[in-house]
Amino acid sequence: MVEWTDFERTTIQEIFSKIDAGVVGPAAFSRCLIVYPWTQRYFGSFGNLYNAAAITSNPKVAAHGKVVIGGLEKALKNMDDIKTTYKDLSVLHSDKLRVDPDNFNLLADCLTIVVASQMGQAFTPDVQAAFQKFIAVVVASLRKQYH
Ligand code: HNI
Repeated sequence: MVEWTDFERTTIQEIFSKIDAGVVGPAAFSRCLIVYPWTQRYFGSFGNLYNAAAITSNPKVAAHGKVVIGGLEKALKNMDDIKTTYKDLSVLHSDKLRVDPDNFNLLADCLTIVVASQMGQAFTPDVQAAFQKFIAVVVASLRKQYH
């Protein structure tokens, strides 16, 4: 069971209220596919991922980026029990999609970079610490059903 301080709760809610999910999701997900090209292997049905320009202008990539943020918002609404909230999502990524769980951290890092660039000066070390903790719990919960 994860304990959250009032500062962490408020900060994480504020981050999500400040960022534009329609920008951050696609930007983070396309960055992950570009910087770590082996992550493309799970998205064979997404069409043209040939280079950075193709990835950033691919509507399926943008749509999936928003889906990922939708997943994070679900965690945000259930901060006291992210593991249970993510049970089905974890089973999906492990048993069905067979995503190497190391990739979760790569996408998480891309999310941090994009959120930081959106928030600018407001992304202080304290704010980053709260965000990093939230993302770490999300990743641990996604990993939970792997065996
Ligand atoms: Ni992920 C589908 C959330 C990381 C590969 N993923 C989803 C869905 C959500 C989601 C939500 C939609 C589920 C549904 O349809 O019921 N994924 C998340 C979150 C993270 C994450 C919150 C980490 C922060 N997923 C990753 C990573 C990969 C990944 C790192 C691979 C590199 N995910 C997939 C694939 C699908 C998927 C593949 C199915 C996509 C499709 O549309 O076919």
